Amino acid sequence: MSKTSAKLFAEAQKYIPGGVNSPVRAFKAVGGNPLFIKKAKGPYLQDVEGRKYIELINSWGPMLFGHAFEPVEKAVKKAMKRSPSFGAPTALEVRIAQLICELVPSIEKVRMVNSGTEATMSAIRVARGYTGKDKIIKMEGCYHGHGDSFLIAAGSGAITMGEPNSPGVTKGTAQDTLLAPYNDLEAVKKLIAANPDQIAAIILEPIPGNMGLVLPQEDYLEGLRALCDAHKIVLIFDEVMTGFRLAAGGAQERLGVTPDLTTLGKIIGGGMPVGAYGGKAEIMDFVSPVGPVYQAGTLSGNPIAMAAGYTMLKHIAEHPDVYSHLDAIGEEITDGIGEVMQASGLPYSINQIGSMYSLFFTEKEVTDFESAKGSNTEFFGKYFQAMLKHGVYLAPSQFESLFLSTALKPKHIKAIIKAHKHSIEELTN
Ligand code: HOZ
Repeated sequence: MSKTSAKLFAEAQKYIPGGVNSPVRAFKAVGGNPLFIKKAKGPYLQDVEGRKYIELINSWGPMLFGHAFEPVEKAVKKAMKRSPSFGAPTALEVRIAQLICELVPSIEKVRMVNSGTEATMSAIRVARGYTGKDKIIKMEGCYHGHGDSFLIAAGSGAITMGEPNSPGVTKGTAQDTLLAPYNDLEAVKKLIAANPDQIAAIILEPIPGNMGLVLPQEDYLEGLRALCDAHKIVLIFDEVMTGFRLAAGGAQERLGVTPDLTTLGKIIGGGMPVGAYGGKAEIMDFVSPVGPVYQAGTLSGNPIAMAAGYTMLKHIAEHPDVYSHLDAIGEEITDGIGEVMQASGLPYSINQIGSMYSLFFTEKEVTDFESAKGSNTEFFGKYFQAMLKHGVYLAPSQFESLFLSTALKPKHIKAIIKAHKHSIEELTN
């Protein structure tokens, strides 16, 4: 008999800090032991004890067509036979770069890295090299991976663990990161005025998913674009989660606002560890070896990851109807859970766009980090556990978005809404 999740977690804590390789997975925000996963297929996740769950994380975004998507599986097997790594250029890198440039409106040139964290760290470095300025503006509650410059009022696991400002980040680094609340254009104007000619970049998730899902208010992103143009600031959209998820061209295509640089991740590796940053050729040509800004990686453009990512992106390019399908799934699920919440009389607020959504337990609209923190996180923990008991695996923190896939068929959608109804009834009776 194989080990239980509880036994594996106890063992894991002896060898791995906190027993996990990324903090959110530890279930600290929701209580109980994390589930150790054996495998996943389509909309289902199976733990080591053989229990199956309908899951709404999809590896934090990339599994647009559900788990173990066959075309990706085949491409990876084929690539494996040619050797897993060369540390030298391949034809596939050219093909995936071309596809990204064709699909994402703002990208003329793109550099592959190994994670979203690497992508954001590299993007601000090139923005600094290009502008000759040092400071960046980031929005409270946005998360751009664990690079030092971003662990200041950071979202995702940093909020979940109560460490939005991590020890280990030097004062020197922290003072170059200026903060504004998301959706507050006036705050950004004030920062620019107080730091004349010092701001290299404004970086944000155009649609944040790391304080739970939050949507941009009218004219906010357009206002940032205009400020960047007026003050020679590089506008960076972190589309690690929204890229290829909300549209083939990401949030920027969906919302019609074009950044100078974009960071990508997750989905462009089809589930393998990949990130990328790209944008205007004039800025990207500052990157070594053509320009002076250094950035490198032995495993960047890894052939297995490229095979998985190229297959995924090609499938997306060939099936543009996937986004209307995902939008319909997102709406059906949030309509269903919204009706239950309405009937329950509990305070709630739902943010949704396409295949991303968050349910907050607060009556106030959630528009930024402050309002997200107003959600009842203790109740969220109970809700998470109740949903798990009813066979639905959610992100184990209030401060994350959920991600849906086309593998969710009508019977799965019904099951999710039913699990939600039972969970809310049990928690209120
Ligand atoms: N919000 C994170 C993804 N951008 C969660 C993933 C993790 O930290 O493991």
